[in-house]
Amino acid sequence: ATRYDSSITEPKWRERWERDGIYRFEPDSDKPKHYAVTMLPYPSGNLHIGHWYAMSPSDVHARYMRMRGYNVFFPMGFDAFGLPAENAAIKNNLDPRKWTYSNIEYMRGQLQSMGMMVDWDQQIVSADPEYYRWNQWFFIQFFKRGLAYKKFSAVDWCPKCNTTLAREQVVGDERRCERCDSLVTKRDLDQWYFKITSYADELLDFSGLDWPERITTMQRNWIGRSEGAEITFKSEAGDPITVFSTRPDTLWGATFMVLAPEHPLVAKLTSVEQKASVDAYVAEAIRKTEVERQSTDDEKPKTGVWIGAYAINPTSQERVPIWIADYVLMTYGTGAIMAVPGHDERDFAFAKTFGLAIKRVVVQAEQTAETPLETAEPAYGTVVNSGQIDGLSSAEAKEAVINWLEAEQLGKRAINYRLRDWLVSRQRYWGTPIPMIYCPTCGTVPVPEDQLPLLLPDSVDFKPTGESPLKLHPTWRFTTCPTCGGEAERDTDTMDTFVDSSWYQVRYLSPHETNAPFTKAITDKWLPVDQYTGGREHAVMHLLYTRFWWKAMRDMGLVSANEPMTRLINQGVILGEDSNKMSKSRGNVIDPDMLVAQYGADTVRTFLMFIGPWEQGAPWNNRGIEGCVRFLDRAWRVVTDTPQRHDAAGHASTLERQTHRIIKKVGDDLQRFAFNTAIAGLMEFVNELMKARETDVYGTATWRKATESLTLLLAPIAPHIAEELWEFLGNSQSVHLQAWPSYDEAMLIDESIELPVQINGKVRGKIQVAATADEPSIIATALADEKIAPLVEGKTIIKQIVVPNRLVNIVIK
Ligand code: ANZ
Ligand code: ZN
Repeated sequence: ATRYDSSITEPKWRERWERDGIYRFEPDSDKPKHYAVTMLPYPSGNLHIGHWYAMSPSDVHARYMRMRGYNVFFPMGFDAFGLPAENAAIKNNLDPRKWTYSNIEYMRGQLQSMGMMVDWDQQIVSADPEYYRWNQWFFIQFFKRGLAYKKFSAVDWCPKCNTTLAREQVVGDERRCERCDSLVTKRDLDQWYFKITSYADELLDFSGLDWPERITTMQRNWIGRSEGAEITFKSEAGDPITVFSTRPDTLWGATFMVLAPEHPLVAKLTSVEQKASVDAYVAEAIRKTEVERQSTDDEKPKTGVWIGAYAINPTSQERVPIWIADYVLMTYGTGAIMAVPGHDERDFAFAKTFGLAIKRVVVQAEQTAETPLETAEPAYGTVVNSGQIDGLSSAEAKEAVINWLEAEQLGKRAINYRLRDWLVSRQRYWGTPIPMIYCPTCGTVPVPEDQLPLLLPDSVDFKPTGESPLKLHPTWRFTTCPTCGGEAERDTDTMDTFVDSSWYQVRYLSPHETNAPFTKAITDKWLPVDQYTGGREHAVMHLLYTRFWWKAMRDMGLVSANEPMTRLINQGVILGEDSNKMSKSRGNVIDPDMLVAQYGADTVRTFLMFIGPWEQGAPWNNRGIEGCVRFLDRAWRVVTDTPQRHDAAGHASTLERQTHRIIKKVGDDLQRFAFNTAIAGLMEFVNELMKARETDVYGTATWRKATESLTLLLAPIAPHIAEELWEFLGNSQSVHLQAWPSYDEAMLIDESIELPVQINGKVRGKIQVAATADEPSIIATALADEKIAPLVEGKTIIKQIVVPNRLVNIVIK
């Protein structure tokens, strides 16, 4: 027997695959296409076990599809722009470009050690000018189509990263920076936005997408579509106040109004007596916006000030006081609310704090119009204390009130979204320069497209000043206006790096195209992505941005489908052996390179898939990997070793059925990303082969079919060892060019066995039953047999005995 040495065999085969170009992308074959993408890595310097966990099973599925007869494309690239490069530059005085590209070189080697079916000629690196040139081109197209616009506004600012953040990058109720955990502050800046909100409704439509429910739910909540009405209240001082409410059915219960402190009407409506305290509150609130106001914490004490004015409830004509409070945000709806303390929690807390009227206008079945309100009751029910709409259900009342408001011209049906436009300007260096020029005469002018890429300059100063490093560059920002030729200045910000990953899956198909972002003839054939894999932490950023970008491209006529990725699967997380998140400080980090050196890539791949259901993740387990070492070792030996004796009587038909069954099982499991059960099945199959090997089945055609099948089924999972076995079995063409083995449905049905049936110890007949049949069904078959039935008729059955696989005995009197 030969010993299998992964350290020799794995590199040997990888070189051979490379030499023979067996993974080369062939866009034009006649086979049906299957486009599989796994989220591209950030070149942080080192591949960690999480990369292996995400990517190697994705490779297994891609390989499986290829064996199933698809023309599979499974590319890889690097998401190469971003803050860590710049921070490394600041900290260690390195050039971010050198840092990034040397990391890429190193990590590509690590990725190659995984044995993936990647065609590296199709690689993309987002920091390459050939790539980011097209970010700039898209930016200009968006600008021309009104999808990119500039706005002066207070934006979220991370004081540590020294840059603006998109709303998605501000996390938690405390509003911390997603990257560095600092408390996020605000800053007034002139910034570029992409108009993702113009696709809000379309982004809520997930039809045709086979995506995990939790991702679509998160996106739906993030977009946050609310249906309701805008309602206008007259105010005694003059100017009317318009509010947005999702509960027009509670209009009779509106006992006061609240304006956001920044609301433009505050200055106009405030009475002379209240001016001093209102001004003080407004000043305080504006200062607070710089830290945190948006808390969703309902326990938080409510603060506010009466502005000394009243509005008129349009239904009851009652006077309702107007307040300002910081729980009303200027950035949502109209920046003003009608407060319904009986049925809204925040309004209830506010009314309690300030002793304002609380009125019930909704009841549940067991309540009456007079039942006191102990807390806010937000649930729908039946309307009370509301004049002509009393008795309607909340839903009916909502419609009735909206119709009434529209008829009286007091309001109109309205929809609000939580989604905000995508803030793309970043005051950092290592990103795509924004291709815009500001001319004192002509205004905002795009860089002419034939001058793209607008290159990122070398040698800048990274001192974290809060200003864009490009602004501090001695010459870069000074230019001439493309329109009038006069002196002009460039935008000195760079783009959010989520721009890079918004369309990379398209660029992979034609990374060398120089006349357009991609070669349309190829993309028309290959898009959308059939299978996307990656982490669920990208639910509302990358996965929403890329859908937006795609729809914008579709509307530009560049792509035709409605969605960029048809099927999405999210892998879970590999935790430390202690079930904590892996981290350097906990000292529980598993280094994949060391594992590969010790066990080989195939073992690491196999173990990561065996450790648990892929979508759930699992804690690392050192003992478990030994189990996979033994499994692959046994698989190796069962095919390559010659048994000393193989003369025991065996059952070729049993092995044949086992072979057909495992073919079906592994195929079905890989199809649905159930890698762990596929491997468990293969382990069992190797045990069955170990037994069969001791019998006269060894060396037969059945044996050969079984061992070949084992090798083919292993090929996606453990591509190197499978290739070595395939060669051992006498094949000259790569196992990775073979078709997935097929199975015969008839072979899946349980094997049947023949059992003699005795009556009172004497054989009286024979029956055929499934080998796996249970006792009651065997007895039922025996009693129904045409020979046995007449013999037991009219007799009393005293005992029925089934000796498994041997006989049935019926004792009668
Ligand atoms: C009256 C009312 C009665 C409300 C009731 C709710 C319950 P969503 O679902 O998130 O869209 N609101 C409107 N604009 C606001 C702002 N700028 N800041 C803070 N709150 C605001 O929430 C819509 C509801 O949030 C609106 O409906 C309004 O309160 C409040 F029993 O109006 B409602
Ligand atoms: Zn000009």
